[in-house]
Amino acid sequence: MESCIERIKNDIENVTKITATPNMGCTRFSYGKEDKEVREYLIKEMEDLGLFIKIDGVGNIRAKYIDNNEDKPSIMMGSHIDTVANGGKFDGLTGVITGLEVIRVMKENNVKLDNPIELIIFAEEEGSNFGTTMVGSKFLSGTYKLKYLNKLKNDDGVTAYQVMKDFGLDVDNVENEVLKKEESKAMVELHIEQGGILHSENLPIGIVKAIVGMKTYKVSLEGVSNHAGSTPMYLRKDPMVGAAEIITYMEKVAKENALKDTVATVGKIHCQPNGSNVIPGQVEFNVDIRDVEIEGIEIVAKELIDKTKEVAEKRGLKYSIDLVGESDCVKLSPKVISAIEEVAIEKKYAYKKMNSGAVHDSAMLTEITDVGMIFVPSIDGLSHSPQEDTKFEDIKLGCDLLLGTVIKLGKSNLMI
Ligand code: HGY
Ligand code: MN
Ligand code: MN
Repeated sequence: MESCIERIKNDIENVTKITATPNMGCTRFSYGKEDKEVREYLIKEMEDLGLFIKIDGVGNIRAKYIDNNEDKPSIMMGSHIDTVANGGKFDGLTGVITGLEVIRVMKENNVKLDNPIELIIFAEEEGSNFGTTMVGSKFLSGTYKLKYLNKLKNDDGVTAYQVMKDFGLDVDNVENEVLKKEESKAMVELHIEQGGILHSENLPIGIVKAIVGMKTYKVSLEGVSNHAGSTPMYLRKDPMVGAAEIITYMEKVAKENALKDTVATVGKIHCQPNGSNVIPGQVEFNVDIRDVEIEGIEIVAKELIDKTKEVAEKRGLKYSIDLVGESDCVKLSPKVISAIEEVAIEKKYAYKKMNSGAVHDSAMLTEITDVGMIFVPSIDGLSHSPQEDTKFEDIKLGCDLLLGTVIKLGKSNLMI
C-alpha cells in the first residue's frame, strides 16, 4: 500500500498555479482571492472523499474521515496553504496534499482504524496579513481569544476581525471551537525542512524532536521629516538611521552574545513618507527572534529593548516596542516520534532526528495532543523563496511514512 506520486504532483501543481504573483513564486495570503480559490479546490477533493468538513471562525478547515469510529479521538494530519509573499510551492501545502493522499490511499485499500482520521488546514500560518505567525492554530488551541482579532491589523489598518468577517467566517463563534483533548489522539504534520541539513547529508527523512520558540516585536521610531537637501546633518532627527543602528546591533547580539542556535531577523520595514529626497518621519520594523532555548530569545529581546531606548534618546526620536506575536519552544511527543521512527525502520528509510528552525502550527497543539513532525528535504535549504524546491520522490517517501505512522497510531493496540 503506497501513495500515488502522480496524484500528489497533480494536486501540488494545480494549487501552485493559483498565485497573485505568476512567475514570481507563490503569493497566497489567507482570506484573499487566491486563498478562496485553493479552498474551493481542496474542499471539492475532500467532499469527493466523503469527509465531514467544518470551517471555524478564523478559517481553519477540519475534514474528518469517519468509519464507524466517530466516538473516538482523531489521528490528525495537516498544515497550511497560505504563503509568504513570493514564497515557494511546497511550504505548508506539502503537508496538506500528503494528508489528503493518505486518506485517499486508506479509503482505496479499505483500511479500518479504531480512530477517525482528520485533515486540518490551518489559516494564516505565515502571518503575511497581520505580521504574526500561526494565527489559526493559536485560536484552535485556545491560545488567542476573540478580542485579539481587533488588535491585529493588516498593512491597510483593517482589523483581523473585519478581514475574517468579510471573508464570510463566523468569527464570533471562534472561542467555542477550541480543540479539546478528547477530540485528538495525535497530530502528525509533514513539512519541508526549510533548511539544508537533510539535502546536504543526502537524507530523505527528518524526524523532528523540537520546534523553536519565537518572539516578534514591532519597533516604531518617530523623528522629524524634512528636506533631504536643505537640512544640515547636525539638525536631523532621522528614524531611518536609528533603525539601521538597532538592526545591525541585533545581528551582532544574535551572532556573538546569545546561544548557538539563536537567530534574529528584520525582514519587514515601513518608512513614511518613503521618498528618496525626504528625511523619513517614521520608520517601523519587525524583529523576529527564535531559538530552541527560551534563554536565547530573552537575551536578544532584552538587548533590543535597551538598544532602542539608547538610540532613541541619543537621536531625539520617539519610540515604541510592541510584542506582536510569540510561541514557546516545544519538544515533540516521544510516543509519536517513536511511531514515526518504527515505520521509517520498517520501510528501511534513512532518517535523522533534528530540530525545526521554522515554526509550525503543530507546535501550538502540544498541550492538547501528542504531536510529531516529518520533514522532507529542501533542495539547497532554500525556502520562503520562489527557488524553494523539493523532489516529488522525497515527498512520496514522506507521504508513505505519514501513511504508515497514521495506521500505526490508529490501531488500538498502540496505546498512546
Ligand atoms: O516563519 C516560519 O517559521 C513559518 O514558515 N511561518
Ligand atoms: Mn510552513
Ligand atoms: Mn513558512
